[in-house]
Amino acid sequence: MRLFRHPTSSASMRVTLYLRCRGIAPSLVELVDMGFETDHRGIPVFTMPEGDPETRKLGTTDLTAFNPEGRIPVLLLPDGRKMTQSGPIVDFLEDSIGATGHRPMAPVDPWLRAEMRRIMWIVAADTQPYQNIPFIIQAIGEWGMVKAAPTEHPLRLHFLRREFGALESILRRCAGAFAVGDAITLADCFLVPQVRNALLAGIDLPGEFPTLSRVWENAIAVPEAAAVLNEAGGIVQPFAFDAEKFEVYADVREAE
Ligand SMILES: N[C@@H](CCC(=O)N[C@@H](CS)C(=O)NCC(=O)O)C(=O)O
Repeated sequence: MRLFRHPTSSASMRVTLYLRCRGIAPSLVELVDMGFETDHRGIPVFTMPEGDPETRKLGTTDLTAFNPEGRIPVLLLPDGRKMTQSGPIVDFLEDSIGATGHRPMAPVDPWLRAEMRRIMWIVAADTQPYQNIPFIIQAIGEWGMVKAAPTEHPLRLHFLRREFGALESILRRCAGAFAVGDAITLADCFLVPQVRNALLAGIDLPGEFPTLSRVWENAIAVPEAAAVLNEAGGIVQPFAFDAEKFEVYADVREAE
């Protein structure tokens, strides 16, 4: 299998954290780095990797030809089937090859499994889309939203704080050393990249969300997780958009 992903993509990182922490052999799921550029607004655009057999088959580097959603991660099976969306991708990997890994990544108890999924869904469905930098840049430039630094935009901070507040109260009940109990689970794989994005927004994690902060510290101390973060440029998300292009774009739009 091949996972099309990029180190700057938080949704991709959920899956790579799962793969590495679960101990799935790298030969079972090859990581394929997407091409990367920024458009005229400074928004990151993922492209099909130059020279990849899939790109050659498609005859274009346009990601939407590969995945009509225009998003990553994408899991490609040897028979050509593709799965998208980080949640279903990890579910499929867990059901098909998870038993080969050395560390279980989900509790056995049905209630605790549901707690884990609840946290995953809050991150993937209720947090990430609303704090998404491309959406904020477009809303500023094209739909008249108040102009502010996209990474610290009030809308972004509002949704990060709203959802982290909910997570904090859930974690107070179900966290041990990690998000659900004392072993790392998929919930941590989803929380880590989201916290990383929030640190770029300037959220004071220990001060505002102490339980989430403790869980985050323990998760990033797991050697496999630390290696994934290191490969992606560190603990704080290093690149979200091209600030210079955004300034020109937003100023031009304002002047029109
Ligand atoms: N709900 C999706 C989110 C995927 C997603 O938003 N990926 C971002 C990168 S983190 C992306 O590909 N954005 C490109 C775009 O929207 O054009 C998932 O969980 O996989």
